[in-house]
This record gives sequence, structure tokens and C-alpha cells, in this order.
Amino acid sequence: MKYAFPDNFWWGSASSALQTEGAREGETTWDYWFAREPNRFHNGVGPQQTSTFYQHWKTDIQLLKQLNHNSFRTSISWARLIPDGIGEVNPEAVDFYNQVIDELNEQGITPFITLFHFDMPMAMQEIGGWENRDVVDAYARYAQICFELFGDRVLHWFTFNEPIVPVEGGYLYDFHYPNVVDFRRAATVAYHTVLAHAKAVQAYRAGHYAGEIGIVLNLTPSYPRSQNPADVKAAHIADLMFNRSFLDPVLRGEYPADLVALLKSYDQLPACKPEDGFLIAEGKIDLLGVNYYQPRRVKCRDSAVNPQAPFMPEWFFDSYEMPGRKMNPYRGWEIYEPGIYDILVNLRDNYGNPRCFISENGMGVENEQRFIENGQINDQYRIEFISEHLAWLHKGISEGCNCLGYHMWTFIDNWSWCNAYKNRYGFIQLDLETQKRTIKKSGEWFAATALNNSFDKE
Ligand code: BGP
Repeated sequence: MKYAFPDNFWWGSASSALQTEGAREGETTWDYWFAREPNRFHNGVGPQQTSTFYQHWKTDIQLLKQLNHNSFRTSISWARLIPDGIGEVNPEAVDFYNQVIDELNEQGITPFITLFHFDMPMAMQEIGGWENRDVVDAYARYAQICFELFGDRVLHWFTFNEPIVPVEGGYLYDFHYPNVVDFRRAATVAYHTVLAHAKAVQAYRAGHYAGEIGIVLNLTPSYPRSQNPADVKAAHIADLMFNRSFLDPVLRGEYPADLVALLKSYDQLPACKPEDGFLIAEGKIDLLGVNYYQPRRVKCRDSAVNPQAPFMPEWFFDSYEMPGRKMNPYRGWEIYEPGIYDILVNLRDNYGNPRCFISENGMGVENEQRFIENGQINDQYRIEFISEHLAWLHKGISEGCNCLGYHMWTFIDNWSWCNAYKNRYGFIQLDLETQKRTIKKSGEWFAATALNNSFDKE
């Protein structure tokens, strides 16, 4: 069967500043944490060892062109642009981002720009990070500076990439700095992130810039083990906590009432100001980026909660390992292609069918060198992964879902948070020693699909 996509469908990939650019003047929480606990990072490889986009941006954009990208998302590094988070703008950073943006546009690759992709400037973390409302204001200033500097040529802005991840990693589950385990502080961080998002949207509207503004959320559809009411309730609470805590404010302009009631009953609500509600209502977006990697399967808890243990989302559900599930063993994530369709249908039916696109989808694989044939990685598994997700996405579009594009994670193999270079995601293989780039089979497949705006599959 031929899967054809609508005209002007966005074909591309995503990356982020910290994972690709390399050394910069302003320190982030990642540099700070790595200097103190390198053992937390796979093979002790830290955020300095990247794919050196700062040096190779021009030839890398040539490679994007070779992959027939018509769009590409990366982020601006707040710490590079404003090293102390709040003070002077670094003119070298302005030059760098201007060159990248101009070159992308010149090559016919529409730049999609994220303002914050997990990379908190250390100077901002030192005053409390997202727990401090002053950081919300500093972020809003940074966003406004970006709109002023680049808003004439960047027409698709994203305030945050996966804002729940720094909440989970930094304040619940110990995989980002500052390694706090405290739900109320996590809720405060999440809440302030929503306020920061809304302030940036407000500034964007006030400036009457030419483009549109949105956010990128990692949506994990919550599937209950069964239709038993206890399992259904468990899935509903997981959905409230992990999806709707951001999805509802940015699309509906308010939090789900049952999430607020639940957190209130456990005394976990962050401190709110009366005017916050108006601000959040103004944070509604034009475009939603959806990152989809894995579903979340849950069941009701089998055991009682230990009342001495810290309050956690898992007080309300257990994770459920569905027999026969397909796994990506390297990352430990389930692969469930229909999830992409379920997300789009949920957006269509419950959120007014917003303009959206798949902003990340991907498969990290360890030791890909074993698949080298005639000097090229033959990553047939990745081609299957993409085409099966695209088939479900296509079904969603044919049923009226407003999905405008598909971006893969990622372009060139890049540094990943605590996993460093363990799992490779790229269309292009990176030789860490030489920095040589070699297009994988999946890159060729994607280039052909983007060119034809379609692909064939049984
Ligand atoms: C997303 C992030 C990316 C990227 C990707 C792959 O959550 O937006 O930055 O890293 O996941 O995940 P990982 O690198 O953890 O394997």
C-alpha cells in the first residue's frame, strides 16, 4: 500500500543545543553535575563531548538537505545566549544562532526553535531553578530577547521541550540534577514551568511577531491493564499526572479539576497567586509538538502504600508489564505504534483537534557498529520502526486528525543526558573519535520518503 501525506507535510528531525553544540561559556546544571558526579553518566562521558554542531553547523545543514528535510528543530541554549541567565547577551551566541537560522532558511529548511530543552543555566539553578518565581521572570526575559533577535526569521517557536522530564528527573526520580525527591517541590517546579510558558506566550502575542508559538510535550498514553474500574482509575490518575498536568493548561488554559482536587487532598499543591489563573489562560498555544516514544501501562496497586515513604505518583498505580509487549531492550521502552494514533485521536476528540505534529519519535540502539555493511549501518529495524509509526499516523490523518508533520529523534547520533552515547538514534552515524558523519540506511529511506511525500509498505 502507498502511504501518501498531505501537501507541505513537515519532514525533518529534532535535536537540542546541549546535546549537539559543544562547549560554551555559560555553565548549565549538566556541566555542574557532571563535574561532581561523572559516575552518573554512561562511561563517564559528559556534556562537553557532543557532535560539535557549533563547529560543523554549516556542513551539518548540508547533510540535513541531503536527507531532504524541509524542517528541523533545535534549541537555543539560554546559558550560551545569556551566560548568567539574566544579564548581558553574549554577541558571539547571537552571531552563531543568526548564522544557523539564516543558513537553514537559505537551504529551504524551516527552523523550529525550542527555548528550553532541559538545560538550566547554573546561575539560575543556584537561586532555586524553577522553584523560584524570579527564574520564571528571567526565562520570560530570555524568551522575549530571542523573539526580538530571531523572530523575523523563526516562525515556529516552542517554549519548552518535554517540561515534565526535568520535574520527574530532578524532583521525583533522581535522574536529573538537583536530585531531589519531593512531590510538592516537583509540583511547584511543574507549576512554575507552566507560568514561564504562559509568560513567554504572552510576550510573543504582545510583540505581534510573524509566526506561531507552541510547546513540545512527551505524551504517554495511559493504558489500563483491564477495564476493571480499579485499573481504569489507576490509568486515569497516571494520565492526569503525566499528560494532562501540561496538556490541559496549554490547550485549555486551565488545570483538570480532578488533578487539583487530588493534590489538594494530599496537601501537595504548589503555592498559587490569584493572578496566576489569568496568566495560564493566556498561555494557550498555536501548535503542539508531540514527542512519542512509549505508552504507559498501569494497573491498580496490589500492595498498601508505605505511609513513611515519600508521596509519589505511584501511590495510585503500579506499572503493568503486558505479556507479549514489544520492547526496545536497549532503552527499556515498549514499542507500541498504535499509541501515536491514540494520541492524535485524543487530541481530535477531547481538545478541539489542535494543529500538531510529531516532534520526536525514535529508537535508540546500542552498538550499532555490528550492523555495518559496506561501510554503512544497515538499520532496517529503524526503517520498520518509522514506517509502522507513520502508518498509524497516516490513519489518524485520514480520519481527520490535524497532524502536520513528522520529525525524528534525531539527525546525527548525539549525546544523551545520562546515557551519553550508549544508544544511538541518528539518521547519521557519528564516529566519536574523528567526528566523521556517515548516513545510515534509515537516513536514505527517510530522504526518499520526504522527497516523495509518501512511502510504500505491505
Ligand atoms: C527525549 C528528549 C531528547 C532525547 C530523547 C531520547 O525525551 O527530548 O532530548 O534525548 O528523548 O531519549 P534518551 O536520550 O534519554 O534515550
